[in-house]
Amino acid sequence: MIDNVRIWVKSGDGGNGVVHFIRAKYVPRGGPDGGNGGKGGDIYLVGDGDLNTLRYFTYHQSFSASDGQNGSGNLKKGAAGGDLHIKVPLGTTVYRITEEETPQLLANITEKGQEVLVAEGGRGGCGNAHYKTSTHQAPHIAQLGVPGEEYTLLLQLKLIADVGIIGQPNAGKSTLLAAASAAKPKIASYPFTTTEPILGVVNIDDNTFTLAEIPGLIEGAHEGRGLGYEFLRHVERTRVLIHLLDGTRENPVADFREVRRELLLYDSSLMGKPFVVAVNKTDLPEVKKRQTVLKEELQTLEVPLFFISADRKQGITELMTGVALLLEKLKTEQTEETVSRVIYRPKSRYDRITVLRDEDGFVVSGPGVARLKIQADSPQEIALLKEQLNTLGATKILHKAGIQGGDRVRVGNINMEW
Ligand SMILES: Nc1nc2c(ncn2[C@@H]2O[C@H](COP(=O)(O)OP(=O)(O)OP(=O)(O)O)[C@@H](O)[C@H]2O)c(=O)[nH]1
Ligand SMILES: [Mg+2]
Repeated sequence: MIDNVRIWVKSGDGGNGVVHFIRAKYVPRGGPDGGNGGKGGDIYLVGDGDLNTLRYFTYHQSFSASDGQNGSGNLKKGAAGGDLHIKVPLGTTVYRITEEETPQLLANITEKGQEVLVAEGGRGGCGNAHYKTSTHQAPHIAQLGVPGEEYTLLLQLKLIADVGIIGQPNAGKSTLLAAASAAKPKIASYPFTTTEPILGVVNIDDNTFTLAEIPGLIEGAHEGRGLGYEFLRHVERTRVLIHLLDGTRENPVADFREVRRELLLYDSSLMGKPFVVAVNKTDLPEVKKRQTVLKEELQTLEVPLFFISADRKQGITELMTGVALLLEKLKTEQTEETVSRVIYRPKSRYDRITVLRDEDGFVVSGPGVARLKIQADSPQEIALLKEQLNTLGATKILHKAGIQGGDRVRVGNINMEW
């Protein structure tokens, strides 16, 4: 009863701070004026009342916010990366998938406009102007931006039921629900008796599924008439539909087409939802008489067709077996689909760092490391370099590799003692 999708998010990297000195005529040794890097963009999930499914994510699975810009001379701060807002339907539960593949609950998105920060943009690095002190007037060091965060998220949306019963008011939806399950909905001979979806549990052979009466469909529902959108929103959150037709109506086939049309106008992808058709009230002679004609007309649809009397509980088992078969078929199709779908799983940021050991000590390399800016090897700048190695995750790897105090470490053009 749950829709699941996995997505990958990466917030923007922070921009780097720069090493820069004031260059002006008649100022032979200008002070440091390297600006800070901008912050990377954040990623938020936002509750959106107009969405009802996670379908969008079938084809959109990776999201990244833009990086912060590097700082520049004249104390110019780099521009911040743009934030990314990803819309999700209300009722979405968000989990973060850990490296051990355990989902960690992050949030329940239940309100319109509710924002959940799922990946925070990296801080920008400080420019060399930041490191100027009374004793250190010309620092040749700037800080790298902090890399953005990368996560795999699991989004879940609960369906209201496996199967939805839809049809004109008075078609007998409540009566059918009562006949197929232990639910006791109100049944009455006037339209719009039911105003909220009502749920029941159906047990048929070895199968169990949930069945919901979805009320309120009339012509113009897609424009909000009757129970309007509400009704259609519920339809989206079922797997299979039962189109229930009232056999006593003047033209049940026209009724059926009208319901299909409302679905189409609301969201054409609803047309792809598997369905069966059931003509109700066959206990009445007037309906019995029309059965052959109706059968001929409805058979052209090439979908499972049933004639039932919800009131007398006739044909209910056959109908529910037909529905169970559709659900079963859907299950196998969906597993095949998930198996073939490639999940984009980038390497964690630590994997980008390489640590080698040779006779002289350790060599740290990698794209992030190559960007480290250090131009002198004063103790102060070495300390800052170590801080940056830590941010990049290199320290963790060096410890794993068994580094000891006093060992030599080479990073780019710097050869330092650990
Ligand atoms: N003769 C006969 N009457 C039925 C049958 N099924 C339902 N009815 C009658 O049709 C009327 C409407 O039944 P409901 O089950 O309330 O219909 P509904 O589709 O749920 O109606 P709303 O909730 O108002 O949209 C009631 O008077 C039922 O007794 C049937 O199989 N045979
Ligand atoms: Mg009803």
